Amino acid sequence: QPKTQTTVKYGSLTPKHRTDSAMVNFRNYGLGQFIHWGLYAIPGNEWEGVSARKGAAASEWIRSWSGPTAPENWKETYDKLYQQFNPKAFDAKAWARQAKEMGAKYLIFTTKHHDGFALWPSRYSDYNISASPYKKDIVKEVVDAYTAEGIDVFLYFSVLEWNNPDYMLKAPQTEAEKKRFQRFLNYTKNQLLELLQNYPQIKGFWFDGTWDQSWIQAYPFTYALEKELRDKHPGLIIGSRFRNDEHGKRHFDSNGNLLGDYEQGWERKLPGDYSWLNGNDWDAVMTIPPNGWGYMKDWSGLYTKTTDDLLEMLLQAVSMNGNFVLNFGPDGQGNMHPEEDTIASELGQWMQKNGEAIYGASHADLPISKYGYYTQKEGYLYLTVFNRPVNNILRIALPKNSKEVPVAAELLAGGEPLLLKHSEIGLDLDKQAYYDIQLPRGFQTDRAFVV
Ligand code: FHN
Repeated sequence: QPKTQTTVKYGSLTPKHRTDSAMVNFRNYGLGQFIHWGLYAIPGNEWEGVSARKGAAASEWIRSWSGPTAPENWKETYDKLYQQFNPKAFDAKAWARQAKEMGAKYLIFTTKHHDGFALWPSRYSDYNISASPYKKDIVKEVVDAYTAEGIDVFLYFSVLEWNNPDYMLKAPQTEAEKKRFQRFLNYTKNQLLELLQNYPQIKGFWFDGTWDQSWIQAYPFTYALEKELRDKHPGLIIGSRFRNDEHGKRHFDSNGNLLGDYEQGWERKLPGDYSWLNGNDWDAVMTIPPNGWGYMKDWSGLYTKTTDDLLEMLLQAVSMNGNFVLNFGPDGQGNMHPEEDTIASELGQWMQKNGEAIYGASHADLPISKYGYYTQKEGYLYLTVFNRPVNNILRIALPKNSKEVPVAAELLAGGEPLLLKHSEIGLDLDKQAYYDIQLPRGFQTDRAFVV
C-alpha cells in the first residue's frame, strides 16, 4: 500500500531533478574541493603544546574545548584570536591553481563557521576579517581566484553562531526570546543577501549548523528566505541542510521528498548502494584524517586517507551519480598541510589521465563489478579497476538481452587497444552474457586504471 501522504506546506521549492544549466553542471562536476579556514586554523587543534584532541569534537570545534585539558579561560582566548589573524602566506591564486591541477571542478569555501567569524567585511557583524590585522576580503580573493581558474564556487555558511548573544538552541518561548531570535534570523538573512550581492559569481550555498530547534521551528521564515535567495539569484543551488518542513523533517520532507537541490547528508561516509539515493543529486564531503575539517598541526596517530583510498571514494561516488568533495584545512598562515599538497598532486596526475571516466560520467545500470566501479558517458562504459584479477582478464557481465554491447576495449590512459572476447560461457544460472577484456601481459601500474 502506498505510504499515506502527509500534508506538507513547507516542502521543497524546486523540482527533484532540475534540468537547468547550473544543475546540469553540478551533476557533471565529479570532484570538488572543500576548504575549512578561519580562526580555528591558528591553534591547529592544540594550544601552548596541549592537544585539544581529548577536549573538542573536531579541530574547527576547538572553541568548544572543555574538560581537564582545556586551557584556563579558553573561550575568551579564542574570541581574541582575530586580533592575530594575519595569514602572510595566503595566496588565493596559488590555492586555485592547486585545485585546478588536482582536477576539482567546484569549491566549497567557509565564509563563516560556527564561531561566527566572517571572512568577509560584513556590514552586519563587527566580528569579521576587517577587524583583523589582515583586513582584506578573503572571500572575495578566493571567489575571484577560483572563478578565474574556471572552478565554480559554493559558499559554506554556518547558521549556528556560538558567540552570538541572539542565538539560542531551543525554540524561543517568551516574547523577549522571540524578539531576540527574530533579530538573529534577520541578521542571518542580511548576511546571506550580502554574500549574494558581494559575490554574484557564486553558484550556490552549502549550509551547515541548522540542527537546533530554534532554526527548525522557524520554518515559515526559512521557507520564505529560501524563496528570496532563489529569486535574487536565478539558478542558485541550495543543498538539503538549509531547512526543514513544518513537521521538523530535515534533508527530506515528511513524504521523503528532497528538500533543496541536492542531498548533503553524506559527510565522511558514502552510500553503500545506488538505490539508497532514490535518484536524488548529492555530494559526499570527506576529510583526509578521520575527522577534523579545520587545520590540525598534528596528524600523528591518526589514519589519514591515502590517495588510493580517496580515489576509490571518488569512483564510488561518481559511479552512484554523486560528487566527491575533498576537504583541505589550511594553517593560520594560509599554507596547506604538506600531506594535502601531496594528495592534491597525486590526484591531479591521475585525473589528468583518467578524468574522462569522471567528469560528466554517471551511474551504469550493471551488476556491481568485483574489480572496481563502472561509470558511463555518451555510449562509453568505463571500468575503473582497483582489484586487478591475477589472470589479467576483466569480465564484464551484461544482461543477456542488453541492447548495447561492448564492441571494443582500450586502456583509457594511453588508448592501447585491448583484446575483447564475447564468451557466452553457458553459466545460464545467472542469465548474463560475458565479455572478457584481456589486459596486456606485463602491464604495470601501481594505481587504479580505467578500461
Ligand atoms: O559541525 C560541522 C563541522 O565542523 C564541519 O563543518 C562539517 C563539514 O561538513 N559540518 C558540520 C558537522 O556535520
